[in-house]
Amino acid sequence: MNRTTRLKNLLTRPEISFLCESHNGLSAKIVEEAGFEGIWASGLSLSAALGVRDNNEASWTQVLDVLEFMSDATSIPILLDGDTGYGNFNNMRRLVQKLEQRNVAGVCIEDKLFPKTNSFIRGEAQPLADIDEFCGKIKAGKDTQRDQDFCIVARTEAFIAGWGLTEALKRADAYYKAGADAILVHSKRNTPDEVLQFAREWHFGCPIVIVPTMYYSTPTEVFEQAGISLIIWANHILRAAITNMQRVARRLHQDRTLVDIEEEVVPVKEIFRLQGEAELAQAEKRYLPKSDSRIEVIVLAASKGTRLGTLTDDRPKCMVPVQGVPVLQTLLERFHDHGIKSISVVTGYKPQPVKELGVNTFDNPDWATTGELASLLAASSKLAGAAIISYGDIAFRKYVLTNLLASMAPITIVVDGSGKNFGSHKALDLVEVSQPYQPSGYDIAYKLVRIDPGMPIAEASGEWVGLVKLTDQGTAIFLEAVELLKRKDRDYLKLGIADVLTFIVQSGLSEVAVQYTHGDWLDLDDLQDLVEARGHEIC
Ligand code: SPV
Ligand code: MG
Repeated sequence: MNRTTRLKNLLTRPEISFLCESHNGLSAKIVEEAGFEGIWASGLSLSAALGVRDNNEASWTQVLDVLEFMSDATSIPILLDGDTGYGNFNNMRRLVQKLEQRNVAGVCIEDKLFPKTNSFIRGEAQPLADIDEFCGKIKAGKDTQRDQDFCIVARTEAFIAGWGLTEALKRADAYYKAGADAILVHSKRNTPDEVLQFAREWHFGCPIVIVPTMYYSTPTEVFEQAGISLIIWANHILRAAITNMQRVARRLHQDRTLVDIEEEVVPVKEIFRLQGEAELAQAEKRYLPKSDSRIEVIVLAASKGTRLGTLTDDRPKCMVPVQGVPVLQTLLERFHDHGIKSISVVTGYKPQPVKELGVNTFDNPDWATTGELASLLAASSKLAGAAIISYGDIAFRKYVLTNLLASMAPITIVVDGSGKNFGSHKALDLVEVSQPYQPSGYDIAYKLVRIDPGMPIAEASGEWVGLVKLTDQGTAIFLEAVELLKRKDRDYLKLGIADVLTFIVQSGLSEVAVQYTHGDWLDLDDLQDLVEARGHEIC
């Protein structure tokens, strides 16, 4: 049902209805959540929340801007306290047009003069509008509305200005005849006698609305029995906010600490809930392409690096500085350069220096007796979607990662086809690829055949750099392979990542795409590497 129709029903149904004040998007949402069927967009509260007086100091378009937030934040009807309509009949026409565009269900206008003053401030000194002029404004509004259920409530300030019952009834009747959907009869007394007298004498051509701010102690049944249709709780959400804002601000100023206040205020996550954070998270899953920044990077950095001698007495291999910066730090910066924030490092030997980098870490306490797979599984909570698994002691040119991230294959590894380390004394992750590296072979779909440090150099197409990229699907395949290996091999935790990749290919679980680089990377295994790295522009 339209909001306009719902507001009209609140006014016309036999049982009494309530509107509760709110003054911005957040308070409007809170009022809706509390169960109210409609909102009073109070001029007093709106202006106060903007830090100005209830004297039309906020322009009508500024009020409209706030209303738009309130309307967007809620689904229940809003009745705007439209003061005097912000001008003459012509301003009223434009107001109605703009309110309908913003899904505001109705407007209440009062028979005072622009700029108005709040009814509770020197009420008797406030001149009332000319009746005919005010009726023209109501008519202009009714003629402008496109939605037949949009409500125009006419408010008489006859009691406020001290004119008494006869004037109040005369005005109300004229406004009803001009087309008003309801009459708001306002009183500043602390007893309800004026509005009850009015209700007794009213012909009920249209419903009565009241605002019992001053006669608040009157039980609601009294109003029900008097035939009142709609009660407005006009400013209590703002007043509650002021009470708490003043209390908390004073306390914070005095105490100079948050410790005592924390439990008295809503947790930050309640703010997020009210803002609808959960919906955005769902929508992101639906609409946002998975970007590099959503990929999880897991860096394996548990090993000691025995071949680096005393350099790793007090730190793991990945923390050995190259040109003054630990190789791991350079690696992390490489990922950051690509907008990747979610990075975890698996530590083992001497984890403290790594932790001091401020990066998220996981520990493989059994690093000395297990393999890379055990380290990876220490971070298994991060292996749920797209991921990059990287050795912790490597450095590479920026384009290597750019190209890897662009790969669409479920599993992609980076292989150096230059053969730069072939013939060295080191244990190399030698790779056999479906085809050898071809400098101009941009459109060749290279596939992994096997990674095996023990293969004859003559059979090797290159060396694995220590980088794997997995898409969502690739991670699922990788985890499935781990599961199968676990069943097959009691010592599976001693396996390396290369063993899993070879298993994936050889068991037919999936192809593994190979992305060639030609040099442009290095790893840090022994002192010879270190000497070379220190003279290298990659670092
Ligand atoms: C408002 O809420 O702004 C009103 C009601 O107009 S009163 O403040 O009682 O005049
Ligand atoms: Mg007002």
